[in-house]
Parts: sequence; structure tokens; C-alpha cells
Amino acid sequence: QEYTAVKMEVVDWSPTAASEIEGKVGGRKVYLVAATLRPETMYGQTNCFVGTAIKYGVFAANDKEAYLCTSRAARNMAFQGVFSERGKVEQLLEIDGSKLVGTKIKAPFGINPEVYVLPMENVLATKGTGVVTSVPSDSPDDYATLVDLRKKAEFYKIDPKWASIDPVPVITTPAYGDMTAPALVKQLKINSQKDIKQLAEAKELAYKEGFYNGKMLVGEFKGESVQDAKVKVRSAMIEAGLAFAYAEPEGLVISRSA
Ligand code: ZZB
Repeated sequence: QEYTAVKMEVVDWSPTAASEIEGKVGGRKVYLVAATLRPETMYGQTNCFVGTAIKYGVFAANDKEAYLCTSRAARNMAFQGVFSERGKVEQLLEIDGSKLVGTKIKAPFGINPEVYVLPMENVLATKGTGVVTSVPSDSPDDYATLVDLRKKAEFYKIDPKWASIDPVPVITTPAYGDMTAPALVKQLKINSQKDIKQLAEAKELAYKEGFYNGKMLVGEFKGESVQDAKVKVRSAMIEAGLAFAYAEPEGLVISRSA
């Protein structure tokens, strides 16, 4: 599974994260690293998700940068030559996902350039980096979670302001219009992020329609097909130093759980 690892630079740590990070990163810039299969949707990022029960680490990439992800992902990165010394993982600190909520980060290529970290129930520690960038226009899971968070901000212990960015139209398809995920959530009568089975079906439908029939509505490749834009956006992000290739060893990937 070949992902694009997107580097989301920390702008402001949440107060709980700030006290844990203090003095431990040696002046490095810290990035939350999100693994995505859909780089062409990055224009539509509205927030980023972590699992509140997941343990994350901050790992030195080199003298200037550090990456926040699961230790499993850091090990994979080390063997893929992402860090300065191949095969070597240098962990600077460990932090609970719950403490990251409320952190403000940059969203590379995003029409909304700064977004907040929010909690999601279905983040798997065993897939990607354990950090998920949220595109509620095109990802049914992201849209369902955003709606949950807005409805029950207090229950999820978030400031409503952190979930206030609306979905951005990024891709249009004949079947679902300019907002694929909201259309599918409605069509499949999905009520919340807990509707795992219908969400898996919605994801499959969104992937297929987006990939085969989608057209870009925004960005440098506006008007081009998703199939063409996907590789171009990915290369542009990598060239700009905002992303890197991240592969997951086949057979260890736990995907499409439902
Ligand atoms: C942005 C994005 C935009 C994504 C979209 C999807 C869609 P898959 O197909 O099951 O392998 N993801 C990445 N890591 C995790 C994790 N640890 N736990 C839960 N979800 C995770 O899923 C790959 C996608 O699942 C990734 O691509 C990421 O969300 C999320 F418009 O990144 B994606 C129709 C899907 N659309």
C-alpha cells in the first residue's frame, strides 16, 4: 500500500501537549504526519483526526524536523530512508492522542491553510501513521465524524470552534455532485461514525466514483480528471517538501476492516 505522507506543521500546541513537548524536541519543527491514499483531495482539508486512546511518539527526522506518528509508522519510515540515518529511530517523547486535541496545524495545499486536531473513534493504530487528515467533502468517515463532533461538542470535549470549518467542494462526479461524502452519507442513511458497515460501503463507492469519474474543481489541476491529478498533486506536494512517500509492508496492512 503506497501512501502519501502529508506533513502538517504544528502552529500552536494545545495547552496539554505544550507542557509535554516543552524542552524535548531540541528546537526542531514538529509535524503531524498523516497517511493518505487521496493526495488530490488535500485542497479540502478541514481538520485532522487522532485516536484519543492511541499513544503517539515524536521522532527526530533530522536536526531540523521531527515527525509525530505511531512508533510502528516511525519504524517503517526509518527503513524507507525517511530519517537521516537509515534504520535508526530516535524517539524524543511519547504523548497520548487525547492531549493533542485542540492543536492547531498547517494543512498543506489546503484552501483552509490552518486546521485543528480533533478526536475520531475509528482511527486504527495499525494502519498508516495513526494520524488522519480530514476531507469531509470526499471521505464519508470524515464527514460523519465531523457531524458527530458538531452535534456533541461537549461529549467529545472539544471547543466547537475547532470543528467549525465547513466541507470544501474539491471534486465533482456525475453520481454525487460536488460533495460526494455528504451525498453518500445521506443516501446510505448513515447517522454517525459508529455506522461502521455502511461507512465501509460508502467509502468503497466514493473511491470508485471519485477515481473513475471525478473531475477537479479547484487547485493547479482544476478541470482535469482525478486519475490525472492524483499523481500530479502528489508530486507537487513532495517537490514542495510538504509530503513524502510512505509504504506499508503488504500483509501487515489492516484495511477495510468491515
Ligand atoms: C484523506 C482522504 C480523503 C482519505 C478522502 C480518504 C478519502 P483504506 O482505503 O481503508 O486503506 N486513514 C489513514 N490512516 C488511517 C487510520 N490509521 N485509521 C483510520 N483511517 C485511516 O483507507 C485509507 C484512508 O483512510 C486514508 O485516505 C485516510 O483517509 C484514512 F476523500 O486521507 B484518506 C473515499 C475515501 N476518501
